[in-house]
Amino acid sequence: MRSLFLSTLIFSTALGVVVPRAGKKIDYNGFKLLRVSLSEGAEDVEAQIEELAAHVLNPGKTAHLDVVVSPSDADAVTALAATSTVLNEDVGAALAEEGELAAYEVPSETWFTAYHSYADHLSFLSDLQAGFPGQSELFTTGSSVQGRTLTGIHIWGSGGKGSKPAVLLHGTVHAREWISTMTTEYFAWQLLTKYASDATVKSLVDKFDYYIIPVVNPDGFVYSQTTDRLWRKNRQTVSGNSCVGRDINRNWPFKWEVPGGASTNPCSETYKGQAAGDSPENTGLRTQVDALKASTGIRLYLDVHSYGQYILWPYGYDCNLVVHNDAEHRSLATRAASAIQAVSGTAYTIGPACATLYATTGDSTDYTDGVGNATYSYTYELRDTGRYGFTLPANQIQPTVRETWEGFISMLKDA
Ligand code: 0X9
Ligand code: ZN
Repeated sequence: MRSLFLSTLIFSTALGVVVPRAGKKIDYNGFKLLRVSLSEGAEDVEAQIEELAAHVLNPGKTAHLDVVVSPSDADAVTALAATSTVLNEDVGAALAEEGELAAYEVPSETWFTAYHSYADHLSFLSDLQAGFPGQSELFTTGSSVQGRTLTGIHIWGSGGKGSKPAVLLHGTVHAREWISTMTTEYFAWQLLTKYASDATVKSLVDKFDYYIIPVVNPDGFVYSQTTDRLWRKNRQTVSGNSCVGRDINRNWPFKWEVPGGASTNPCSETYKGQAAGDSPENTGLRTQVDALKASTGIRLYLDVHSYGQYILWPYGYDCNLVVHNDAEHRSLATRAASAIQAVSGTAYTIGPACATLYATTGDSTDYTDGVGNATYSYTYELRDTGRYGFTLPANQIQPTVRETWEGFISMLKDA
């Protein structure tokens, strides 16, 4: 077993931004997770809290902010907030509960009992594909800032390769959302390994062509394993600024320019980039969306994130706009949420993204709907609601992927 927690040294700058020493992993021991609320119209206070925080875990305009703060900045953040609750006294201790990265083993159910390195995720995909060469292949769609190819698996059924409307799944656009990697992989695993034995799965694989990319932000994902477990964005630099990373889910070239749903500050967790679609990851992803639109069309798009337990649909960029097939989106989401809840009681909130959670501009589902003409576009926010947040313990991987699979199956039947 390789240790997930390599080292302990950090710099904490005057602004609270945590910068790792070269080659060292950020140690969150003693850091607190605070849930803070702000007074009405206190944008300047919010900006100050964001500067003090090592990370904002829910960087949108919600009723509260969940922030990870160093021991030395905790009092200052509490003083700025209207109210504040300690959700976790020691983020480092919570990270330790997540479990270690497992050694590689060929695909089996055991894969879904631990988290894995990026190299092992690639091996998983290629070994899974090799077991089903007649109905799957690996594909790439562009590459990341650091040159990693965006790699996915294409799965088809009895109609043959590329003959049916597309179901497109993205995982790990936000680097720290590791449960989304496991969940999208579980869907691929189930579709292929159950095809021969499960009539429902067979009918659903025969109905659509599946394009599943478990890690659409490989550089960020690797960085979240080597250096900063709570990293969100890609690893793109901005000339003249020392802050790194664009939020790939604010970079899609549809309504990117609308104000209010993303940040123009390169240091923000939701930095939108300098121009619409100016991240290489986005270029790769949208090239595929555009190609699928032009060929078979996209029936269902899922962007799988964590955390919060939401199923959301367009639009993100305007809280008053109602998508033309809102009722159909709601119906599929209602049934999927029931299917998930039936497994072990996990409750999801559903609704249009902006009105239900917060505004986003340049997000994936607005693009797949507005430009990609996907019939259905959803963002899933998986477990939990904040107790563990992004660092869901390994013993919750199987329960999470299994319940979410039921939601996915429900949507596929209805779509
Ligand atoms: O902010 C995001 O990109 C997503 N949440 S996350 O915590 N995983 O980062 C939510 C995107 C859903 N769209 C809107 N809420 N508009
Ligand atoms: Zn996310």
